[in-house]
Amino acid sequence: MPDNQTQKATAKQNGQSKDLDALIIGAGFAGMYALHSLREQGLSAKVYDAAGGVGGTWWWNRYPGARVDFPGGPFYCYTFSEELVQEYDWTETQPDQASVLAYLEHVADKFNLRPDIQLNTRVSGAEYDEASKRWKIETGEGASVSARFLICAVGVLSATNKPDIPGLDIFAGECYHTGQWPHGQVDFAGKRVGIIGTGSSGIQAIPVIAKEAEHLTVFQRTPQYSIPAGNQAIDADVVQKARDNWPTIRTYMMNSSLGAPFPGAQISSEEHTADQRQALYQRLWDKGGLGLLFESYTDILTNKETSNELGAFVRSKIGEAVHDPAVAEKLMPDYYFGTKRLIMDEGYFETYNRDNVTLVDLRQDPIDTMTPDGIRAGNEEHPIDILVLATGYDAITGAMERINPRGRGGVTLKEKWADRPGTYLGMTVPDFPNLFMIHGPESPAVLFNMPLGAELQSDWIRDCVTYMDEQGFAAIEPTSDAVAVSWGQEVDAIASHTLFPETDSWYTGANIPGKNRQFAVYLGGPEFYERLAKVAEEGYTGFDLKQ
Ligand code: N01
Repeated sequence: MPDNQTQKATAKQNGQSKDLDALIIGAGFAGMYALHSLREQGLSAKVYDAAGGVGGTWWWNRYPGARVDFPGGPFYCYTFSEELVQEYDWTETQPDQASVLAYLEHVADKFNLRPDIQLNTRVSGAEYDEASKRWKIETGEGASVSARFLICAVGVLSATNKPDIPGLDIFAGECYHTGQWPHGQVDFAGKRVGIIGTGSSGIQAIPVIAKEAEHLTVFQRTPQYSIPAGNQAIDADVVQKARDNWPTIRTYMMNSSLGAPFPGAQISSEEHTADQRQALYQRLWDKGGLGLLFESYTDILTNKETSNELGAFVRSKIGEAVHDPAVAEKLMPDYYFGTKRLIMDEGYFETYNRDNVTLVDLRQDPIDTMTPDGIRAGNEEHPIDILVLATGYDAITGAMERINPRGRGGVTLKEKWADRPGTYLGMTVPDFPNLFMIHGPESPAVLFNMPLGAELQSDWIRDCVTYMDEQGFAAIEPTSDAVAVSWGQEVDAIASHTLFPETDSWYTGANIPGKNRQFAVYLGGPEFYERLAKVAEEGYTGFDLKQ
Protein backbone atom coordinates (compact mmCIF):
# COMPACT_ATOMS: atom_id res chain seq x y z
CA MET A 1 0.00 0.00 0.00
CA PRO A 2 1.26 3.52 -0.70
CA ASP A 3 2.33 5.43 2.40
CA ASN A 4 0.61 8.68 3.43
CA GLN A 5 3.33 10.82 1.93
CA THR A 6 3.04 9.16 -1.47
CA GLN A 7 -0.73 9.57 -1.38
CA LYS A 8 -0.46 13.26 -0.45
CA ALA A 9 2.15 13.91 -3.15
CA THR A 10 -0.04 12.26 -5.75
CA ALA A 11 -3.07 14.23 -4.58
CA LYS A 12 -1.15 17.52 -4.74
CA GLN A 13 0.25 16.79 -8.15
CA ASN A 14 -3.25 16.06 -9.42
CA GLY A 15 -5.08 18.77 -7.58
CA GLN A 16 -6.53 20.50 -10.64
CA SER A 17 -9.39 19.15 -12.69
CA LYS A 18 -8.44 17.85 -16.10
CA ASP A 19 -10.46 17.14 -19.22
CA LEU A 20 -9.79 13.98 -21.11
CA ASP A 21 -11.29 11.95 -23.91
CA ALA A 22 -11.05 8.83 -21.76
CA LEU A 23 -10.27 7.95 -18.20
CA ILE A 24 -9.33 4.31 -17.79
CA ILE A 25 -9.54 2.65 -14.39
CA GLY A 26 -6.94 -0.07 -13.89
CA ALA A 27 -3.35 -0.52 -15.05
CA GLY A 28 -3.41 -4.27 -15.64
CA PHE A 29 -3.28 -6.07 -18.97
CA ALA A 30 -6.60 -4.53 -20.06
CA GLY A 31 -6.11 -0.93 -18.94
CA MET A 32 -2.57 -0.69 -20.27
CA TYR A 33 -3.62 -1.89 -23.69
CA ALA A 34 -6.72 0.34 -23.74
CA LEU A 35 -4.44 3.31 -23.07
CA HIS A 36 -2.11 2.35 -25.89
CA SER A 37 -4.96 1.71 -28.30
CA LEU A 38 -6.76 5.01 -27.60
CA ARG A 39 -3.59 7.06 -27.70
CA GLU A 40 -2.66 5.55 -31.05
CA GLN A 41 -6.00 6.88 -32.27
CA GLY A 42 -5.00 10.37 -31.18
CA LEU A 43 -7.27 10.47 -28.14
CA SER A 44 -6.23 11.91 -24.79
CA ALA A 45 -6.43 9.18 -22.16
CA LYS A 46 -5.15 8.51 -18.68
CA VAL A 47 -5.13 5.49 -16.41
CA TYR A 48 -5.74 5.66 -12.68
CA ASP A 49 -4.76 2.73 -10.50
CA ALA A 50 -4.77 2.32 -6.72
CA ALA A 51 -1.64 0.17 -6.88
CA GLY A 52 1.89 1.46 -6.52
CA GLY A 53 2.93 -0.05 -9.87
CA VAL A 54 1.56 -1.27 -13.17
CA GLY A 55 0.42 -4.86 -13.56
CA GLY A 56 -3.05 -5.09 -12.02
CA THR A 57 -3.64 -8.58 -10.68
CA TRP A 58 0.05 -9.39 -11.23
CA TRP A 59 1.06 -6.45 -9.03
CA TRP A 60 -1.21 -7.47 -6.15
CA ASN A 61 -0.98 -11.28 -6.22
CA ARG A 62 2.54 -11.84 -4.92
CA TYR A 63 1.65 -14.79 -2.75
CA PRO A 64 4.08 -17.73 -2.80
CA GLY A 65 3.48 -20.01 -5.76
CA ALA A 66 1.44 -17.54 -7.87
CA ARG A 67 1.63 -18.54 -11.53
CA VAL A 68 -0.24 -18.30 -14.81
CA ASP A 69 -2.80 -21.09 -15.11
CA PHE A 70 -3.27 -20.79 -18.87
CA PRO A 71 -0.98 -21.86 -21.74
CA GLY A 72 1.64 -19.22 -21.06
CA GLY A 73 4.81 -17.84 -22.58
CA PRO A 74 4.11 -16.17 -25.92
CA PHE A 75 0.40 -17.00 -25.69
CA TYR A 76 -0.63 -15.46 -22.35
CA CYS A 77 0.57 -11.97 -23.18
CA TYR A 78 -0.10 -9.18 -25.64
CA THR A 79 -0.49 -10.32 -29.20
CA PHE A 80 -0.94 -6.99 -31.01
CA SER A 81 2.72 -6.11 -31.47
CA GLU A 82 4.70 -8.55 -33.55
CA GLU A 83 7.87 -6.74 -32.49
CA LEU A 84 7.06 -7.45 -28.86
CA VAL A 85 6.37 -11.11 -29.60
CA GLN A 86 9.66 -11.40 -31.48
CA GLU A 87 11.79 -9.71 -28.82
CA TYR A 88 10.37 -10.95 -25.52
CA ASP A 89 11.74 -14.23 -24.19
CA TRP A 90 9.70 -16.24 -21.73
CA THR A 91 11.35 -19.06 -19.85
CA GLU A 92 8.47 -21.23 -18.57
CA THR A 93 5.18 -22.50 -19.95
CA GLN A 94 3.41 -21.25 -16.79
CA PRO A 95 5.34 -18.12 -15.86
CA ASP A 96 5.42 -17.07 -12.23
CA GLN A 97 4.02 -13.80 -10.92
CA ALA A 98 7.40 -12.00 -11.00
CA SER A 99 7.93 -12.91 -14.67
CA VAL A 100 4.50 -11.64 -15.74
CA LEU A 101 4.98 -8.44 -13.76
CA ALA A 102 8.44 -7.92 -15.32
CA TYR A 103 6.84 -8.36 -18.76
CA LEU A 104 4.14 -5.78 -18.04
CA GLU A 105 6.75 -3.33 -16.77
CA HIS A 106 8.70 -3.88 -19.98
CA VAL A 107 5.54 -3.16 -22.01
CA ALA A 108 4.85 0.00 -20.00
CA ASP A 109 8.34 1.25 -20.88
CA LYS A 110 8.42 0.07 -24.49
CA PHE A 111 5.17 1.83 -25.37
CA ASN A 112 5.91 4.82 -23.14
CA LEU A 113 2.72 4.26 -21.17
CA ARG A 114 3.94 5.47 -17.78
CA PRO A 115 3.47 9.23 -18.36
CA ASP A 116 -0.26 8.59 -18.71
CA ILE A 117 -0.61 6.15 -15.82
CA GLN A 118 -1.25 7.68 -12.43
CA LEU A 119 -0.53 5.21 -9.64
CA ASN A 120 -1.51 5.31 -5.97
CA THR A 121 -4.81 6.76 -7.12
CA ARG A 122 -8.01 4.97 -6.15
CA VAL A 123 -11.16 5.99 -8.00
CA SER A 124 -13.70 6.61 -5.27
CA GLY A 125 -16.67 7.65 -7.40
CA ALA A 126 -17.82 8.61 -10.87
CA GLU A 127 -20.89 10.53 -11.99
CA TYR A 128 -22.32 11.11 -15.45
CA ASP A 129 -23.34 14.67 -16.24
CA GLU A 130 -26.18 14.63 -18.73
CA ALA A 131 -25.75 18.29 -19.75
CA SER A 132 -22.09 18.06 -20.73
CA LYS A 133 -22.29 14.35 -21.63
CA ARG A 134 -19.13 13.74 -19.64
CA TRP A 135 -18.07 11.68 -16.67
CA LYS A 136 -16.69 13.33 -13.55
CA ILE A 137 -14.37 10.92 -11.81
CA GLU A 138 -13.22 11.42 -8.23
CA THR A 139 -10.29 9.89 -6.45
CA GLY A 140 -9.81 8.93 -2.84
CA GLU A 141 -7.10 11.61 -2.69
CA GLY A 142 -9.66 14.35 -3.32
CA ALA A 143 -8.88 15.12 -6.96
CA SER A 144 -11.27 14.97 -9.88
CA VAL A 145 -11.06 14.62 -13.63
CA SER A 146 -13.60 14.96 -16.40
CA ALA A 147 -13.71 12.57 -19.35
CA ARG A 148 -16.02 11.87 -22.28
CA PHE A 149 -15.57 8.14 -21.80
CA LEU A 150 -15.10 6.08 -18.66
CA ILE A 151 -13.36 2.80 -19.39
CA CYS A 152 -13.38 0.34 -16.54
CA ALA A 153 -10.57 -2.19 -16.73
CA VAL A 154 -10.98 -3.03 -13.07
CA GLY A 155 -10.45 -6.78 -13.19
CA VAL A 156 -12.75 -9.74 -12.79
CA LEU A 157 -10.90 -10.93 -9.69
CA SER A 158 -9.70 -7.85 -7.87
CA ALA A 159 -12.27 -7.03 -5.16
CA THR A 160 -10.99 -9.25 -2.37
CA ASN A 161 -13.38 -11.33 -0.28
CA LYS A 162 -12.50 -11.11 3.40
CA PRO A 163 -14.97 -13.42 5.10
CA ASP A 164 -16.72 -12.42 8.27
CA ILE A 165 -14.92 -14.87 10.54
CA PRO A 166 -15.86 -14.39 14.21
CA GLY A 167 -12.99 -12.95 16.21
CA LEU A 168 -10.79 -12.08 13.21
CA ASP A 169 -10.13 -8.69 14.80
CA ILE A 170 -8.75 -10.21 18.01
CA PHE A 171 -6.25 -12.47 16.25
CA ALA A 172 -2.85 -11.18 17.35
CA GLY A 173 -0.73 -12.71 14.62
CA GLU A 174 0.03 -11.59 11.07
CA CYS A 175 -2.81 -11.87 8.55
CA TYR A 176 -2.53 -11.60 4.76
CA HIS A 177 -4.97 -11.99 1.88
CA THR A 178 -3.44 -13.65 -1.19
CA GLY A 179 -4.84 -10.89 -3.38
CA GLN A 180 -3.18 -8.11 -1.36
CA TRP A 181 0.09 -9.75 -0.57
CA PRO A 182 2.79 -7.58 1.06
CA HIS A 183 5.78 -6.54 -1.00
CA GLY A 184 8.41 -7.46 1.51
CA GLN A 185 9.29 -11.06 2.24
CA VAL A 186 6.80 -12.90 4.48
CA ASP A 187 8.99 -15.13 6.60
CA PHE A 188 7.29 -18.44 7.33
CA ALA A 189 10.38 -20.13 8.81
CA GLY A 190 9.73 -21.46 12.30
CA LYS A 191 6.11 -20.21 12.15
CA ARG A 192 2.79 -21.98 12.56
CA VAL A 193 0.75 -20.96 9.55
CA GLY A 194 -2.98 -21.35 8.94
CA ILE A 195 -4.52 -20.96 5.51
CA ILE A 196 -8.25 -20.62 4.83
CA GLY A 197 -9.31 -21.40 1.28
CA THR A 198 -8.40 -24.02 -1.27
CA GLY A 199 -9.15 -22.34 -4.60
CA SER A 200 -6.45 -21.61 -7.19
CA SER A 201 -4.62 -19.19 -4.89
CA GLY A 202 -4.62 -21.49 -1.85
CA ILE A 203 -3.68 -24.56 -3.85
CA GLN A 204 -0.77 -22.73 -5.49
CA ALA A 205 0.44 -21.34 -2.15
CA ILE A 206 0.04 -24.42 0.08
CA PRO A 207 2.92 -26.57 -1.29
CA VAL A 208 5.33 -23.61 -1.14
CA ILE A 209 4.36 -22.47 2.37
CA ALA A 210 4.45 -26.07 3.65
CA LYS A 211 8.12 -26.31 2.67
CA GLU A 212 9.02 -23.18 4.65
CA ALA A 213 6.75 -23.19 7.69
CA GLU A 214 7.19 -25.11 10.92
CA HIS A 215 3.60 -26.23 10.59
CA LEU A 216 0.79 -25.53 8.12
CA THR A 217 -2.89 -26.05 8.92
CA VAL A 218 -5.19 -25.95 5.90
CA PHE A 219 -8.83 -25.02 6.57
CA GLN A 220 -10.83 -26.43 3.67
CA ARG A 221 -14.53 -25.76 3.06
CA THR A 222 -14.98 -27.36 -0.37
CA PRO A 223 -12.60 -30.00 -1.71
CA GLN A 224 -11.42 -29.12 -5.21
CA TYR A 225 -10.37 -30.76 -8.41
CA SER A 226 -6.80 -29.82 -9.15
CA ILE A 227 -4.58 -31.20 -11.87
CA PRO A 228 -0.83 -31.08 -12.46
CA ALA A 229 0.16 -27.77 -14.01
CA GLY A 230 2.81 -29.41 -16.18
CA ASN A 231 4.94 -26.30 -15.96
CA GLN A 232 8.19 -26.71 -17.86
CA ALA A 233 10.87 -24.79 -19.69
CA ILE A 234 9.57 -23.19 -22.86
CA ASP A 235 10.30 -25.27 -25.94
CA ALA A 236 12.41 -23.04 -28.19
CA ASP A 237 11.00 -24.73 -31.32
CA VAL A 238 7.41 -23.96 -30.30
CA VAL A 239 8.36 -20.33 -29.72
CA GLN A 240 10.22 -20.08 -33.03
CA LYS A 241 7.29 -21.56 -34.93
CA ALA A 242 4.93 -19.10 -33.25
CA ARG A 243 7.25 -16.20 -34.08
CA ASP A 244 7.65 -17.33 -37.70
CA ASN A 245 3.88 -17.54 -38.19
CA TRP A 246 2.63 -14.93 -35.75
CA PRO A 247 -0.25 -13.42 -37.78
CA THR A 248 -1.58 -16.94 -38.48
CA ILE A 249 -1.19 -18.05 -34.84
CA ARG A 250 -2.86 -14.88 -33.61
CA THR A 251 -5.83 -15.37 -35.93
CA TYR A 252 -6.02 -19.00 -34.83
CA MET A 253 -6.12 -18.00 -31.16
CA MET A 254 -8.82 -15.40 -31.81
CA ASN A 255 -10.98 -18.11 -33.35
CA SER A 256 -10.33 -20.89 -30.87
CA SER A 257 -12.82 -21.54 -28.09
CA LEU A 258 -10.49 -20.37 -25.31
CA GLY A 259 -8.34 -17.92 -27.23
CA ALA A 260 -5.58 -20.52 -26.93
CA PRO A 261 -3.12 -21.93 -29.45
CA PHE A 262 -4.73 -25.37 -29.41
CA PRO A 263 -7.90 -26.62 -31.06
CA GLY A 264 -9.83 -27.89 -28.05
CA ALA A 265 -11.74 -31.15 -27.92
CA GLN A 266 -12.96 -32.47 -31.26
CA ILE A 267 -15.07 -35.50 -30.34
CA SER A 268 -17.81 -36.39 -27.90
CA SER A 269 -17.12 -38.97 -25.16
CA GLU A 270 -19.64 -41.29 -26.84
CA GLU A 271 -17.28 -41.74 -29.75
CA HIS A 272 -14.82 -43.59 -27.53
CA THR A 273 -15.09 -46.79 -25.51
CA ALA A 274 -14.68 -46.60 -21.73
CA ASP A 275 -11.11 -47.95 -22.09
CA GLN A 276 -10.25 -45.38 -24.74
CA ARG A 277 -11.59 -42.62 -22.51
CA GLN A 278 -9.49 -43.73 -19.55
CA ALA A 279 -6.43 -43.90 -21.80
CA LEU A 280 -7.07 -40.35 -23.03
CA TYR A 281 -7.61 -39.01 -19.50
CA GLN A 282 -4.33 -40.62 -18.45
CA ARG A 283 -2.43 -39.15 -21.40
CA LEU A 284 -3.77 -35.65 -20.73
CA TRP A 285 -3.15 -36.00 -16.98
CA ASP A 286 0.48 -36.93 -17.71
CA LYS A 287 0.84 -33.98 -20.05
CA GLY A 288 -0.50 -31.56 -17.41
CA GLY A 289 -2.23 -28.24 -17.95
CA LEU A 290 -5.78 -27.47 -19.05
CA GLY A 291 -5.90 -30.24 -21.66
CA LEU A 292 -7.76 -32.69 -19.41
CA LEU A 293 -10.76 -30.38 -19.46
CA PHE A 294 -10.51 -28.72 -22.84
CA GLU A 295 -8.80 -31.26 -25.09
CA SER A 296 -10.59 -34.41 -23.95
CA TYR A 297 -14.28 -34.44 -24.97
CA THR A 298 -16.69 -31.81 -26.20
CA ASP A 299 -19.34 -32.86 -23.68
CA ILE A 300 -17.36 -32.71 -20.40
CA LEU A 301 -19.17 -29.54 -19.35
CA THR A 302 -22.59 -30.54 -20.67
CA ASN A 303 -23.01 -34.25 -19.97
CA LYS A 304 -23.33 -35.25 -16.33
CA GLU A 305 -22.08 -38.80 -16.91
CA THR A 306 -18.95 -37.66 -18.74
CA SER A 307 -18.26 -34.98 -16.16
CA ASN A 308 -18.68 -37.51 -13.36
CA GLU A 309 -16.49 -40.06 -15.10
CA LEU A 310 -13.66 -37.55 -15.43
CA GLY A 311 -14.28 -36.45 -11.83
CA ALA A 312 -13.89 -40.07 -10.69
CA PHE A 313 -10.64 -40.32 -12.66
CA VAL A 314 -9.22 -37.29 -10.86
CA ARG A 315 -10.46 -38.56 -7.48
CA SER A 316 -8.58 -41.80 -8.12
CA LYS A 317 -5.43 -39.72 -8.66
CA ILE A 318 -6.03 -37.94 -5.35
CA GLY A 319 -6.37 -41.35 -3.69
CA GLU A 320 -3.04 -42.44 -5.19
CA ALA A 321 -1.24 -39.23 -4.19
CA VAL A 322 -2.35 -38.99 -0.55
CA HIS A 323 -1.06 -41.76 1.73
CA ASP A 324 -3.56 -41.42 4.59
CA PRO A 325 -6.96 -42.65 3.29
CA ALA A 326 -8.86 -40.54 5.85
CA VAL A 327 -7.12 -37.37 4.65
CA ALA A 328 -7.60 -38.40 1.01
CA GLU A 329 -11.31 -38.86 1.65
CA LYS A 330 -11.62 -35.29 2.94
CA LEU A 331 -9.91 -34.02 -0.23
CA MET A 332 -12.34 -35.72 -2.63
CA PRO A 333 -14.41 -33.19 -4.59
CA ASP A 334 -18.04 -33.98 -5.35
CA TYR A 335 -19.18 -31.34 -7.85
CA TYR A 336 -19.30 -31.66 -11.64
CA PHE A 337 -15.75 -31.66 -12.96
CA GLY A 338 -14.73 -28.31 -14.45
CA THR A 339 -17.70 -26.30 -13.16
CA LYS A 340 -15.52 -24.42 -10.70
CA ARG A 341 -12.47 -22.82 -12.26
CA LEU A 342 -10.11 -25.75 -12.88
CA ILE A 343 -7.05 -25.49 -10.68
CA MET A 344 -3.52 -26.37 -11.67
CA ASP A 345 -0.97 -27.23 -9.04
CA GLU A 346 2.58 -28.30 -8.43
CA GLY A 347 2.47 -31.14 -5.90
CA TYR A 348 -0.65 -29.99 -4.01
CA PHE A 349 -2.11 -33.34 -2.94
CA GLU A 350 1.31 -34.80 -2.12
CA THR A 351 1.78 -31.93 0.35
CA TYR A 352 -0.65 -33.70 2.71
CA ASN A 353 1.91 -36.50 3.12
CA ARG A 354 4.21 -34.12 4.98
CA ASP A 355 4.44 -34.42 8.75
CA ASN A 356 4.08 -30.66 9.18
CA VAL A 357 0.73 -30.33 7.34
CA THR A 358 -2.75 -30.78 8.86
CA LEU A 359 -6.05 -30.65 7.01
CA VAL A 360 -9.15 -29.36 8.80
CA ASP A 361 -12.42 -30.15 7.04
CA LEU A 362 -14.64 -27.15 7.76
CA ARG A 363 -17.73 -29.03 6.61
CA GLN A 364 -17.17 -31.39 9.52
CA ASP A 365 -15.52 -28.93 11.93
CA PRO A 366 -16.63 -25.38 11.13
CA ILE A 367 -14.66 -22.42 12.48
CA ASP A 368 -16.09 -21.43 15.87
CA THR A 369 -13.94 -18.34 16.30
CA MET A 370 -10.52 -16.86 15.91
CA THR A 371 -8.67 -16.42 19.17
CA PRO A 372 -5.65 -14.18 19.80
CA ASP A 373 -3.42 -17.23 19.19
CA GLY A 374 -5.15 -19.11 16.44
CA ILE A 375 -8.36 -20.68 15.22
CA ARG A 376 -10.88 -22.78 17.12
CA ALA A 377 -12.71 -25.14 14.78
CA GLY A 378 -14.91 -28.06 15.82
CA ASN A 379 -13.94 -27.27 19.44
CA GLU A 380 -10.26 -27.88 18.65
CA GLU A 381 -7.61 -25.17 19.06
CA HIS A 382 -5.20 -24.67 16.16
CA PRO A 383 -2.35 -22.38 17.26
CA ILE A 384 -1.29 -20.02 14.47
CA ASP A 385 1.30 -17.27 14.07
CA ILE A 386 0.41 -16.29 10.50
CA LEU A 387 -3.04 -16.51 8.92
CA VAL A 388 -3.33 -16.57 5.12
CA LEU A 389 -6.74 -15.75 3.69
CA ALA A 390 -6.94 -17.44 0.29
CA THR A 391 -10.64 -16.69 0.29
CA GLY A 392 -10.98 -15.28 -3.19
CA TYR A 393 -12.96 -12.40 -4.58
CA ASP A 394 -16.32 -10.77 -5.01
CA ALA A 395 -15.77 -11.74 -8.62
CA ILE A 396 -17.02 -10.28 -11.89
CA THR A 397 -19.17 -7.48 -10.39
CA GLY A 398 -17.38 -6.66 -7.11
CA ALA A 399 -14.81 -4.15 -8.37
CA MET A 400 -17.41 -2.22 -10.39
CA GLU A 401 -19.86 -2.15 -7.50
CA ARG A 402 -17.19 -0.89 -5.11
CA ILE A 403 -16.71 2.12 -7.39
CA ASN A 404 -20.50 2.22 -7.85
CA PRO A 405 -20.67 4.91 -10.56
CA ARG A 406 -23.77 7.10 -10.85
CA GLY A 407 -25.39 7.20 -14.24
CA ARG A 408 -28.23 9.25 -15.68
CA GLY A 409 -30.53 10.75 -13.04
CA GLY A 410 -28.13 9.72 -10.29
CA VAL A 411 -28.94 6.01 -10.50
CA THR A 412 -26.12 3.94 -9.05
CA LEU A 413 -24.72 0.83 -10.64
CA LYS A 414 -25.63 -1.18 -7.53
CA GLU A 415 -29.24 -0.06 -7.90
CA LYS A 416 -29.19 -0.91 -11.58
CA TRP A 417 -27.76 -4.34 -10.87
CA ALA A 418 -29.93 -5.06 -7.81
CA ASP A 419 -31.60 -8.03 -9.49
CA ARG A 420 -29.02 -8.96 -12.09
CA PRO A 421 -25.76 -7.47 -13.41
CA GLY A 422 -27.31 -6.88 -16.82
CA THR A 423 -25.10 -5.64 -19.63
CA TYR A 424 -25.12 -5.43 -23.37
CA LEU A 425 -22.18 -7.35 -24.83
CA GLY A 426 -20.63 -7.55 -21.38
CA MET A 427 -19.41 -3.99 -21.87
CA THR A 428 -22.19 -1.46 -21.48
CA VAL A 429 -25.17 -0.71 -19.18
CA PRO A 430 -28.34 1.33 -19.87
CA ASP A 431 -28.39 4.72 -18.08
CA PHE A 432 -24.60 4.68 -18.01
CA PRO A 433 -23.78 6.42 -21.30
CA ASN A 434 -20.19 6.36 -22.53
CA LEU A 435 -19.17 3.84 -19.87
CA PHE A 436 -17.41 0.74 -21.15
CA MET A 437 -16.21 -2.26 -19.18
CA ILE A 438 -13.46 -4.59 -20.32
CA HIS A 439 -14.12 -8.16 -19.12
CA GLY A 440 -17.42 -7.03 -17.58
CA PRO A 441 -20.28 -9.29 -16.43
CA GLU A 442 -21.68 -11.42 -19.27
CA SER A 443 -18.49 -11.14 -21.33
CA PRO A 444 -16.27 -14.22 -21.92
CA ALA A 445 -13.88 -12.82 -19.28
CA VAL A 446 -11.90 -15.62 -17.63
CA LEU A 447 -13.16 -18.28 -20.02
CA PHE A 448 -11.13 -16.79 -22.87
CA ASN A 449 -7.45 -15.82 -22.98
CA MET A 450 -7.65 -12.62 -20.90
CA PRO A 451 -4.85 -10.52 -22.45
CA LEU A 452 -6.09 -11.35 -25.95
CA GLY A 453 -9.72 -10.71 -24.94
CA ALA A 454 -8.69 -7.35 -23.47
CA GLU A 455 -7.05 -6.35 -26.75
CA LEU A 456 -10.10 -7.29 -28.79
CA GLN A 457 -12.54 -5.50 -26.46
CA SER A 458 -10.32 -2.40 -26.25
CA ASP A 459 -10.07 -2.24 -30.04
CA TRP A 460 -13.84 -2.44 -30.29
CA ILE A 461 -14.19 0.46 -27.83
CA ARG A 462 -11.60 2.49 -29.76
CA ASP A 463 -13.44 1.86 -33.03
CA CYS A 464 -16.76 2.78 -31.42
CA VAL A 465 -15.34 6.08 -30.15
CA THR A 466 -13.87 6.78 -33.59
CA TYR A 467 -17.21 6.05 -35.23
CA MET A 468 -18.96 8.42 -32.82
CA ASP A 469 -16.48 11.18 -33.56
CA GLU A 470 -16.80 10.68 -37.32
CA GLN A 471 -20.60 10.68 -37.16
CA GLY A 472 -20.86 13.52 -34.66
CA PHE A 473 -22.34 11.50 -31.80
CA ALA A 474 -21.61 12.58 -28.23
CA ALA A 475 -23.18 9.73 -26.26
CA ILE A 476 -23.83 6.02 -26.62
CA GLU A 477 -25.70 3.61 -24.39
CA PRO A 478 -27.44 0.30 -24.88
CA THR A 479 -31.21 0.04 -25.06
CA SER A 480 -32.90 -1.83 -22.23
CA ASP A 481 -34.20 -4.40 -24.70
CA ALA A 482 -30.72 -5.09 -25.97
CA VAL A 483 -29.64 -5.83 -22.40
CA ALA A 484 -32.53 -7.81 -20.98
CA VAL A 485 -33.94 -9.47 -24.06
CA SER A 486 -31.13 -9.84 -26.50
CA TRP A 487 -27.97 -10.26 -24.48
CA GLY A 488 -29.20 -11.48 -21.10
CA GLN A 489 -31.32 -14.22 -22.64
CA GLU A 490 -28.51 -15.33 -24.90
CA VAL A 491 -26.03 -15.51 -22.01
CA ASP A 492 -28.51 -17.56 -19.97
CA ALA A 493 -29.47 -19.81 -22.87
CA ILE A 494 -25.87 -20.80 -23.57
CA ALA A 495 -25.11 -21.34 -19.87
CA SER A 496 -28.25 -23.43 -19.38
CA HIS A 497 -26.88 -26.04 -21.79
CA THR A 498 -23.92 -26.55 -19.49
CA LEU A 499 -23.37 -27.81 -15.96
CA PHE A 500 -21.80 -24.52 -14.80
CA PRO A 501 -24.93 -23.05 -13.18
CA GLU A 502 -25.40 -26.19 -11.05
CA THR A 503 -22.28 -25.61 -8.97
CA ASP A 504 -21.66 -23.06 -6.23
CA SER A 505 -18.70 -21.04 -7.45
CA TRP A 506 -17.53 -17.49 -7.92
CA TYR A 507 -18.79 -17.78 -11.52
CA THR A 508 -22.33 -17.88 -10.07
CA GLY A 509 -21.71 -15.45 -7.18
CA ALA A 510 -22.43 -18.22 -4.67
CA ASN A 511 -19.15 -17.57 -2.83
CA ILE A 512 -20.37 -14.22 -1.50
CA PRO A 513 -23.10 -14.31 1.16
CA GLY A 514 -26.23 -12.49 -0.02
CA LYS A 515 -25.10 -12.10 -3.64
CA ASN A 516 -27.69 -12.89 -6.31
CA ARG A 517 -26.99 -16.14 -8.02
CA GLN A 518 -26.34 -15.74 -11.70
CA PHE A 519 -23.87 -17.33 -14.04
CA ALA A 520 -22.47 -14.10 -15.44
CA VAL A 521 -19.99 -15.32 -18.07
CA TYR A 522 -20.70 -15.50 -21.82
CA LEU A 523 -19.77 -19.01 -22.87
CA GLY A 524 -19.81 -18.53 -26.64
CA GLY A 525 -16.03 -17.99 -26.83
CA PRO A 526 -14.92 -16.49 -30.16
CA GLU A 527 -18.53 -15.94 -31.24
CA PHE A 528 -18.48 -13.05 -28.81
CA TYR A 529 -15.93 -11.26 -30.91
CA GLU A 530 -17.80 -12.07 -34.12
CA ARG A 531 -20.86 -10.52 -32.49
CA LEU A 532 -18.95 -7.39 -31.51
CA ALA A 533 -17.78 -7.00 -35.11
CA LYS A 534 -21.31 -7.51 -36.46
CA VAL A 535 -22.83 -4.94 -34.08
CA ALA A 536 -20.23 -2.39 -35.23
CA GLU A 537 -20.65 -3.20 -38.93
CA GLU A 538 -24.40 -2.71 -38.65
CA GLY A 539 -24.00 0.75 -37.13
CA TYR A 540 -24.03 -0.26 -33.45
CA THR A 541 -27.30 -2.14 -33.30
CA GLY A 542 -28.78 -2.33 -29.80
CA PHE A 543 -27.38 1.10 -28.91
CA ASP A 544 -28.91 4.57 -28.70
CA LEU A 545 -26.54 7.15 -30.12
CA LYS A 546 -27.10 10.83 -29.36
CA GLN A 547 -25.64 14.00 -30.87
O1 N01 B 1 -10.46 -17.81 -4.90
P1 N01 B 1 -11.59 -18.95 -4.95
P2 N01 B 1 -8.95 -17.91 -5.43
N1 N01 B 1 -14.72 -19.91 5.13
O2 N01 B 1 -12.88 -18.22 -4.80
C1 N01 B 1 -12.83 -20.51 0.47
C2 N01 B 1 -7.97 -16.88 -10.51
N2 N01 B 1 -6.62 -17.21 -10.13
O3 N01 B 1 -8.28 -16.63 -5.08
O4 N01 B 1 -15.13 -23.26 -2.40
C3 N01 B 1 -13.96 -20.88 4.61
O5 N01 B 1 -11.42 -19.84 -6.10
C4 N01 B 1 -13.59 -21.07 -0.69
O6 N01 B 1 -14.40 -22.14 -0.30
P3 N01 B 1 -15.69 -22.58 -1.18
C5 N01 B 1 -8.67 -18.16 -10.94
O7 N01 B 1 -9.57 -17.85 -11.98
C6 N01 B 1 -5.75 -17.42 -11.11
O8 N01 B 1 -8.30 -19.13 -5.01
O9 N01 B 1 -16.38 -21.27 -1.54
N3 N01 B 1 -13.53 -20.91 3.36
C7 N01 B 1 -12.45 -21.46 -1.60
O10 N01 B 1 -11.86 -22.65 -1.21
C8 N01 B 1 -9.39 -18.53 -9.68
O11 N01 B 1 -10.50 -19.36 -9.87
C9 N01 B 1 -4.48 -17.76 -10.81
O12 N01 B 1 -16.48 -23.42 -0.30
C10 N01 B 1 -13.89 -19.89 2.58
C11 N01 B 1 -11.46 -20.33 -1.37
O13 N01 B 1 -11.77 -19.77 -0.12
C12 N01 B 1 -9.75 -17.18 -9.14
O14 N01 B 1 -8.64 -16.37 -9.39
C13 N01 B 1 -4.09 -17.93 -9.50
C14 N01 B 1 -14.67 -18.82 3.05
C15 N01 B 1 -11.57 -19.24 -2.41
O15 N01 B 1 -11.29 -19.78 -3.65
C16 N01 B 1 -10.04 -17.14 -7.66
O16 N01 B 1 -9.11 -17.97 -6.98
C17 N01 B 1 -4.99 -17.68 -8.50
C18 N01 B 1 -15.09 -18.88 4.39
N4 N01 B 1 -15.87 -17.93 4.90
C19 N01 B 1 -6.26 -17.32 -8.82
N5 N01 B 1 -14.84 -17.95 2.04
C20 N01 B 1 -3.52 -17.96 -11.90
O17 N01 B 1 -2.74 -18.84 -11.85
C21 N01 B 1 -14.20 -18.47 0.99
N6 N01 B 1 -13.62 -19.64 1.31
C22 N01 B 1 -3.58 -17.05 -13.06
